[in-house]
Amino acid sequence: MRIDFVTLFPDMFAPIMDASILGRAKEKGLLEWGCVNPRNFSADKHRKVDDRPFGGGPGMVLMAEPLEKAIKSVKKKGTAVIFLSPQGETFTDRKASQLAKKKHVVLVCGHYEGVDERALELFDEELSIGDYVLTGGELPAMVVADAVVRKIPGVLKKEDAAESESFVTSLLDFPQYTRPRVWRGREVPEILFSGDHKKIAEWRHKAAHAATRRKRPDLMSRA
Ligand code: 4GX
Repeated sequence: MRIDFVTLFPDMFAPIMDASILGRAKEKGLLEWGCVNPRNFSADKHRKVDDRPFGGGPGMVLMAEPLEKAIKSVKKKGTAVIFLSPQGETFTDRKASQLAKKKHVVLVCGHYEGVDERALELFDEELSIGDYVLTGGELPAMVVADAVVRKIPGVLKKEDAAESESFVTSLLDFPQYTRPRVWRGREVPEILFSGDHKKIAEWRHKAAHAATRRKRPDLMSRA
């Protein structure tokens, strides 16, 4: 998959996109990514990309023209163009699975008070990562990229296969324990040392149900 970020702040991306599992996905050839800066497509000699809102009010609005040119410079046949905004449809794990099937995704990061309303037709989808307001679309774009890239076959190790997981099964993960066997007087559940894999799987399933009922009852009613 290739991901292009349309952003006024391209420097924000490499520290996240080249680290850890995303970095390894790139090294393995499973992910390519790049940035395109609308400022490089500004018609203005001062490379201006935003202006004051017609009708007055605080803040600035991103102009449609540099945004359109930036998107057009990377868009191909079959590209999904997505705008990140608090006004979008909520991004979910299901949506991540759908996007993971695409060969090319363009994530458009807004700033200021938003973008000129007439630019919205440049986007196939408008997505929100949650009901809060950030300073820009860069973090949301990387949240989406992270959730999508880990769904690409080969990105995760077999053991933590994305399909077997919380949200896909509508249950939270079962509790995990590691060494030491006793920590501050608290013991690891005995069953986990039994070597009885069937019993352990049953215990984990029950524990996952209990955790979901307690912490996220809303997920259970969806199951
Ligand atoms: N989930 N932001 C977008 C600019 C903006 C403001 C108003 C449209 C209308 C966000 C989120 C988010 C901050 C990205 C404001 N665009 N994006 N930006 N929550 O808070 O996706």
